[in-house]
Amino acid sequence: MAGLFDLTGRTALITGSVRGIGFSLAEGLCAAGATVVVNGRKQAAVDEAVGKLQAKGYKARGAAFDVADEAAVVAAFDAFDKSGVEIDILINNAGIQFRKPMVELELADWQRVLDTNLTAAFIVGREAAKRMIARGRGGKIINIASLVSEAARATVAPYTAAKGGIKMLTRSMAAEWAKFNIQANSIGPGYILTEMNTALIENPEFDAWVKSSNPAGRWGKPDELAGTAVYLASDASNYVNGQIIYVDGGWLSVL
Ligand code: GCO
Repeated sequence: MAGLFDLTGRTALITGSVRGIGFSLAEGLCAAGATVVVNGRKQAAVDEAVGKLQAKGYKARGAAFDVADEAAVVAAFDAFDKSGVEIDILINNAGIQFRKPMVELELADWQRVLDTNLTAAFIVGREAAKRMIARGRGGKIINIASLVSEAARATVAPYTAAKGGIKMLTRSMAAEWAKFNIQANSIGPGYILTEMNTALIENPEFDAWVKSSNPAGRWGKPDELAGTAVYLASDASNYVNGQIIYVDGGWLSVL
């Protein structure tokens, strides 16, 4: 059974993995044997994250590019091709947050969130899938969704719209790519202790709401998502497609 979860010999690209959930997923997949390609926009941050993983004896390399910039994504995959890097597992994790009431929201702010949190998953997914299909040995795509893929919270409309889109993009990927033995699924984190949520964590009212609203009674930790990522990245999930697994303390399952 352990072999079912073994990622040895496989290469995983994790977008937005220099910190937070992405870095925790990188650690998890490395621990399961994968070679992880760390991504972020800034080379220095990518290099630092790769160094941390390598210091633990893990197999890691970096690729700094902006996932929302199609030309940069295409160039990054061309560089993978030239250097023999074959992406077997893609985790579309990169995301930004922008909290403001819709009536005050500028179109540019809306667009920036959609570009990074949804369109980027399409662009990177398309480039990865083209190569998985051409290689003929299948692949795994994991899109990071959210509680707001199912239920909205006020003041995060672009993020919510994007994460709702991620849910259906995941199903579209399954619809088109399952026949090539590509499994595309999502992970829906609950409220997790990450840098993106610092303002919320430090807000006593919001902190109390999170703790009272989910049956676990606490925030989640980034490393609590790694096991689900390894499962969806491994042969253990070869007949699972188009699904979202919520890692939320039970939040969405209870009134
Ligand atoms: C917010 C938070 C959420 C969480 C997460 C919940 O402002 O409500 O940033 O979006 O990060 O997505 O699943």
